[in-house]
Amino acid sequence: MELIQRMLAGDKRACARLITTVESNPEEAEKILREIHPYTGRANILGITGPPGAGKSTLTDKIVKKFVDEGKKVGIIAVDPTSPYSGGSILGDRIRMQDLALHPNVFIRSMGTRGYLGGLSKHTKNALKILDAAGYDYIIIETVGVGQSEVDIVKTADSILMVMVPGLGDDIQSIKAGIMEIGDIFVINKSDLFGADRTATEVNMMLDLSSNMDRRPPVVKVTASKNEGIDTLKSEIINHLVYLNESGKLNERRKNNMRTEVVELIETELRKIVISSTASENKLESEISKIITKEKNIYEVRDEFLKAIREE
Ligand SMILES: Nc1nc2c(ncn2[C@@H]2O[C@H](COP(=O)(O)OP(=O)(O)O)[C@@H](O)[C@H]2O)c(=O)[nH]1
Ligand SMILES: [Mg+2]
Repeated sequence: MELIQRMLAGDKRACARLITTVESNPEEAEKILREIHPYTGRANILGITGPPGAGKSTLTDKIVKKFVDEGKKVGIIAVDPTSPYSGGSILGDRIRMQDLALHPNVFIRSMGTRGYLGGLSKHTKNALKILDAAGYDYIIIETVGVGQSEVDIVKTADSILMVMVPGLGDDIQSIKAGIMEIGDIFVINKSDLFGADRTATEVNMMLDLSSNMDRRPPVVKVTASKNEGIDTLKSEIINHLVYLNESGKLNERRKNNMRTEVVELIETELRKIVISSTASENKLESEISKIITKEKNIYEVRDEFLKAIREE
């Protein structure tokens, strides 16, 4: 496919068109993803998550600029309906981001959280594969840290940055219960605001208390809007990526993600078989009536359907 050749050669427009095709046309999607598979697995994938307004986009912008200054190619997938990349935020941010988007080595794709058939996380992962094949050195996925779907998305990353802000107070307790354990690096952004030290102390204490950790995640204070602390943060990102490589954890993580994905694909196909088999000739309806009249029980009905499927 010519579009794929152009994408592999680094053409940004080809990249964008492939992502759109994969999002909107399931059959084409599979063809494209089969063909690009050999070129994937090379990018470093960073997940940036945290509450809305924590400064994730501002931080992404600053980190990306550091990478770009080193000559790296960076792809950004922003999963956030209010992301400045999509033009949903304040004008200043929008202009600044356009700046970045025009850079030949930066590709930005924003995805809203609605209207993605078959689940947003599938589409994010597919876009990720395309950017990976296109030769982006780093791919950053920005998501709001709420909901299972966002957690699923960010888990595809090699390194997960958990962005927090001063004055979260009790929120730290509630975050802790849920998604705190997926953070590889904790970023206290808006360190120019009152309470940053206290928040950092609280996060540090919490991390000290957490057991089952073969690596204690670092806590980094930054002020993204003033470009402060970004070098330290970048070093921590690199440190973590090196750790992942040397410890074999990177392969482990990627294998786990791959396993989940394959099982999901199989489940999707099996579900189609179940739906078509139970939909035929109102068989399910008559079986349900028999369950109600105690002629059969639910397990007998299950086994009969399974038997029919196996014999097909
Ligand atoms: N005071 C302060 N404000 C910041 C900092 N970083 C970002 N902001 C502001 O916080 C607001 C939300 O930022 P944004 O990057 O859109 O947050 P996101 O929703 O997490 O992506 C914007 O008005 C930013 O200018 C910071 O370090 N200090
Ligand atoms: Mg944002």
